[in-house]
Amino acid sequence: MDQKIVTLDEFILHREKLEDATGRLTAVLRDIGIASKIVNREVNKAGLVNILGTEGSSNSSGDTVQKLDIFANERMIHCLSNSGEVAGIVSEEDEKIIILPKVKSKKPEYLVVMDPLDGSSNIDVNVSVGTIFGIYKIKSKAKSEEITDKDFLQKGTDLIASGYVLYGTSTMLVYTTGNGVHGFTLDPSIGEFCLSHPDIKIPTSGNYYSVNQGYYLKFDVEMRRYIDQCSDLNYRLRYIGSMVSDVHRMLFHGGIFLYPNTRKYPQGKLRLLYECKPMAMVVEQAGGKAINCKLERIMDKEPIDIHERTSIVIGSPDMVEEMMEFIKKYSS
Ligand code: P6P
Repeated sequence: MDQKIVTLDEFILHREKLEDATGRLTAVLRDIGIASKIVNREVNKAGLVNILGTEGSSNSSGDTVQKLDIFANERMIHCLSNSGEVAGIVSEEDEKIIILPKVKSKKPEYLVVMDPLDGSSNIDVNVSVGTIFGIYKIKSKAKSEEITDKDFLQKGTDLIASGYVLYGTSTMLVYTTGNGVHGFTLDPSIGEFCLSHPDIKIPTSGNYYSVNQGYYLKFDVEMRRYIDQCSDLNYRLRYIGSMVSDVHRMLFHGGIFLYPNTRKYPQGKLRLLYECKPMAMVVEQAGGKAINCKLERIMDKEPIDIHERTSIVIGSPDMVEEMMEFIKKYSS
């Protein structure tokens, strides 16, 4: 007999009752689920319609903007405007914060940070990409005051929820509200995300490491020594240029993902607010660890600006702790 199908909506509503939630966060999570299904539809047929290729500009990260980046960004913003619960958004695709139009009789409580299409350079070569999102509450503000950048500069420990969508061999939405990590797989036959991986726990160790080996000579000595050890131990190098995909693999097979600082990116390349902190919340909730190369916990960091970059070492706890020992031992 078919196992009972639990859809994302049913699961969120059930958890809302358990957590005595108001239903307002539920509306935001459901809107993210809807946007993800729309993005998934376009990602899956990107080769058939004129949505491949570059749009000709570059985003706040300096990355060349792909047409699907713009599409995903617009869909996420549009869907997040529906509930009236979200006051504003920070997106990798927009230099400035996006203030959403007020919905009658609603007083928005939430802020969303997102990378609408992470790893978009993979699109044209049919390799997996993802969406990363994090949800904050607006801290005390007068009703009339409009939100500003400062409202987004919160620690990872202030995140109410975070997660990602992976557009891969199947499309999965993985999220946490601070009570464990749960994975949902999109069933195209019914157009619903269905619970497929409840209460995900990352293996304490693994034999995969994920780093752009091409920058090896530009890493600090402690990183090179650790990478050498991974190679000596015959660990398997997996790196596909999409943080969502590389981190998702670690949640199930264990491992470590490193994007250290380099000469080109002395602070690190990845974005603290809308890439690293949401992913760190998911990995920590699954039992993993996430630090920067100064040994600071990513979740404790309060950004100084909305597009701040950071180095990151994230993954199985035993492997991150070993990396910390290398940093202490070899870092100048
Ligand atoms: P590099 C994608 O652009 C991204 O932000 C992450 O998803 C990915 O892990 C990283 O950058 C890839 O960067 O410099 O190795 O191409």
